[in-house]
Amino acid sequence: MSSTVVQHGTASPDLPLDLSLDLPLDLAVNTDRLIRRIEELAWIGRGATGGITREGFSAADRQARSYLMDQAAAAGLVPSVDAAGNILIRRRRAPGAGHRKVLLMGSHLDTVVQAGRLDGAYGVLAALEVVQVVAESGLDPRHEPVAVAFANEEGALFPQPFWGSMVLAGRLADLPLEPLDHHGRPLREPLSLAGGDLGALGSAVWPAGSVAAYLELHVEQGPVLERSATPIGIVDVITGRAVLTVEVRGVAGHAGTTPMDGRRDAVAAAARVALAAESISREQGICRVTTVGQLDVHPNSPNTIADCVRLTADLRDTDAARMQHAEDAFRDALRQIAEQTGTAIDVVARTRSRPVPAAAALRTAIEASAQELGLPHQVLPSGAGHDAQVVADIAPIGMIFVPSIGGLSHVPEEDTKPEDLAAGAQVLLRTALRIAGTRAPRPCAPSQFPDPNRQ
Ligand code: HGY
Ligand code: MN
Ligand code: MN
Repeated sequence: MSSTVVQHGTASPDLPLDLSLDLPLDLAVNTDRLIRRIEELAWIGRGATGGITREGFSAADRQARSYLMDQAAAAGLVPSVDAAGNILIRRRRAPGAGHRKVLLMGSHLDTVVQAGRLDGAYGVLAALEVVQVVAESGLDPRHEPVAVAFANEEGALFPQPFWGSMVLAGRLADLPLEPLDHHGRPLREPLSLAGGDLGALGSAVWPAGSVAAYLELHVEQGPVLERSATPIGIVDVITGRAVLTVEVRGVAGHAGTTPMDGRRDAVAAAARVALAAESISREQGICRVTTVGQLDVHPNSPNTIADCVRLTADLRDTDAARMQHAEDAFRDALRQIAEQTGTAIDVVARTRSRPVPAAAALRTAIEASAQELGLPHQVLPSGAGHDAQVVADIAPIGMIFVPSIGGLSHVPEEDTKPEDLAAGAQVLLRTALRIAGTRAPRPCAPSQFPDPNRQ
């Protein structure tokens, strides 16, 4: 059984912050440009029913990567791809920038199957917008603002969620040496097509202390902010998550001639597993939520008793002890179901990420930014997992949420009001400037921006 346990430290010291930011409020993101990019990117991977499918390292994902890098280059910024396939976007080298700590901002471009257009993409494009505004403003921040699109956050095709952020944070030991997708195909080739290099992952690890802080702007993906009519969410803790891949093995047979007694029906046993997983949260309240979302049946034939089922059980809670209790209870249930049904049931893979608190200093900076912009805000946990909970190993992290209409996400109907998208990006910009610290604007290097008079 491969087991990816992603430990999460929060040993990041709080930051000195320029809470009394003296920047003019008119230094703002270009909302039209941000919304335009969101809408353009949303066409990549969109299917006939409007759902977007850009599984990590798929052809659609590569198309989205090219779009982002083209936008960055056209903005006069410098995109690059590391060995893990993460895209990093920097300002053209400012003198001395190479020796500065980095203020990292971003999210992910890859999606689940039949996703909406905002999960991940919004945070990446808002981070691009912030780096572009800082570059255009001529500000010379103490920490270098860098935008990142982490590779394979969802793990929809290659089941190593948080792949890119785990490499950046140095968690190489927690990753399989030869990652395979759900169909057993190796990652090596698709990763190199995306600009990465499986043999050089070490070069993509950032040394501890090189990242001053990491900020992620994201749609809430739940109902809390919409219900309270609050435009800005300040995340206090990101949920822990355990995803167990379970294999149920029975005996195949003819659906019509095999007596019910003595059957070892893998689907009937898998159904009990799914109900056991649901009961752990719904009836027993051991953890907050449990989901069996993926289920592959073999031979998957209507008149054959299945001999094998592979399913995933996703267990989540913001408390590590409850997470462990839920996983123990689930494993006990598997043993009992195997006995009752005469099948063999094993956990063949597991990825786990611990609950991670946001850094107090970053929560304060986000709050100060929302306040000065006159935006109502509230503190809430994140029920979704995010790259931020991995980056927390090497830097203080902060997350900003905006409301999801109907609390929907991971579905084509995912949506957020444009004014909320704009507000979230403004808060990201001002929080970034608070954290990066600002010095007197330096004159833009003439070569950096095309001189309109010379065109
Ligand atoms: O599943 C999640 O929580 C996130 O969307 N990766
Ligand atoms: Mn997601
Ligand atoms: Mn996401």
